[in-house]
Amino acid sequence: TRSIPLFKCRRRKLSICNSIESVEPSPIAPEARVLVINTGGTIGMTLHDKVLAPKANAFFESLRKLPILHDESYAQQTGMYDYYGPENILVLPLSKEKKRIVYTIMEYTPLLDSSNMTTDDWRKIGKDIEKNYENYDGFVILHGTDTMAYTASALSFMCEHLGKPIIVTGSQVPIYEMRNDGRDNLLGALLIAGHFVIPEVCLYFYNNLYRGNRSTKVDAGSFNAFASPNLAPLACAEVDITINWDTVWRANTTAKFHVSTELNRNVGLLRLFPGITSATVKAFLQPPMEGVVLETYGSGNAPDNRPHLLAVLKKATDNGVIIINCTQCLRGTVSASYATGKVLMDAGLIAGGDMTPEAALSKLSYVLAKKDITIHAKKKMMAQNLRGEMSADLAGAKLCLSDSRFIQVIAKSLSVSCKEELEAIRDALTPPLACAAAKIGDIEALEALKEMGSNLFLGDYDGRTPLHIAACEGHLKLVKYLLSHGATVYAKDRYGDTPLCNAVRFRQKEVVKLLRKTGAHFSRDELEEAGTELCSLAASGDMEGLEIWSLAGADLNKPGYDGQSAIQVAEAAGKKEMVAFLHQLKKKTVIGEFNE
Ligand code: ASN
Repeated sequence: TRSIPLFKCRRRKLSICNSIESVEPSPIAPEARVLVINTGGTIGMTLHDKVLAPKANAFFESLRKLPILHDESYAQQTGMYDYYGPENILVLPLSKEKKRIVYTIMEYTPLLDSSNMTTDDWRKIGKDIEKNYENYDGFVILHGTDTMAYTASALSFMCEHLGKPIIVTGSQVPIYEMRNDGRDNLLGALLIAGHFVIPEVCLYFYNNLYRGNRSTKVDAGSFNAFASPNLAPLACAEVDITINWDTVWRANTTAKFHVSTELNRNVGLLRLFPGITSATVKAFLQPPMEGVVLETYGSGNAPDNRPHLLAVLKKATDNGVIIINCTQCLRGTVSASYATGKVLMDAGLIAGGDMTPEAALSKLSYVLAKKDITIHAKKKMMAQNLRGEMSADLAGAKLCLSDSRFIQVIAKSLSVSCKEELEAIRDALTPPLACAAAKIGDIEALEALKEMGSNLFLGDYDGRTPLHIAACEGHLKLVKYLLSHGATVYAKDRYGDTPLCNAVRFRQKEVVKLLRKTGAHFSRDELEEAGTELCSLAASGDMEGLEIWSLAGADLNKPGYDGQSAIQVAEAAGKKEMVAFLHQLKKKTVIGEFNE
């Protein structure tokens, strides 16, 4: 197969305007794009009549004046405003990783104290993310802290097959005050969203990145306001930002990103307390109630000497109300270890494991809104781990590093003994091994590496992941395997290339189709440059190349550097067959034949 040259030039160049000598423009740093959706919260509040309330149309201007959050000279020198448009766009100073995070602020009207939020607001955020998904590398949601854990949990369920980071953050003290936590929280969230492909809805607060549906607000008066009691943070931003990749949740699917905006509001939280009357519980469970999170004692216990109360619960579950048993304790899980817990299972409650009440409630709201599935299927979904919100019972399931003979032999010859050193060797060795296995299409070898505890989405020294390699080689089965075992279509190697770019370059049509189905897309820069490539393919009569580019999402109308489209080039060169082919290809794209 012939290869197609891809994206040799970058569009914008850094020009040094005030220099007397003419200086050759140097290429700009790699940029990541992040969309910041400002929904409100303390981070953007000011005092009105001695109490804090959101202030509209002030946030962007105040960030513009903060050098740690915006580098105006870079924006001017690189023509950033001309390229992206001047609307609410800012850029961070150069990061340690030598990247620029370009971010756009979308401000909601009205800005809300998060205590005023409802499921309609969750829906709006979800829709905006879906609408802008392909234009950004990551998303930051600015939000009040009071109901932040609910929103983060809800978004985690609503965002199906997520492949990019969505990070919810805010602050305890407004960003306008001298001492505040808003600047650090926003900066940390932006850096993580722009640098790492963590395909989760996360919550970032006080140097910690938590899984959104595991977090809960634990302190009203501290900067350290959130905790994730049953799961270690996904990342810690200390001297370095360290990502705990083994913990990161992955969709493991070949389906495309989608936001499910249907939510059921007939759900509720009920906390047991000694002496609660059966009448109270009965009243709470009346129609239109469809799903309830019952917050029980300890490891999921309730009185087993109250037949009336238990009968009320049983009647409700018999009538189709889904009741989830969650513990009132901050940490730990519901388990069937006491007689006082067993009675609840007998009454038809579903064990909520170690889910937070926030996660359980929003999961109910999401699951109950699903159409075309039976109540039985809904109950099954509630008991399953959908987005990493509950721990699976892993006892004995995981092979550990010390089971791998290969690594052990290497470790011995290097006289390595401790767990950390073994892990370091594994992390250094296994990405190139996984790439080698991907090159020859050896799924068994990949399976073995995975069992050893290796992450198949990690890149080698050049940032090339097994998915990049398999895409080049056209190993469709292996591409499918990798996608369903945590590989991300958004990984970029050191040249900025994604697996989709690789598959296009090596003309692997079926792989291009699968990657597109999974949500892969060209970046804005790549789409801009595609025009010129299309023209040169049209000029050289390369129909196969044009078809691949079109399959990969390139717009056949896009003009090349001289303003001519591929069709115009073919017409000018008198290539009639090519013109007809291009028209046919365009038609196919319009009727979506490529997207089936
Ligand atoms: N009441 C505020 C809110 O949730 C609290 C905060 O953001 N710190 O919007």
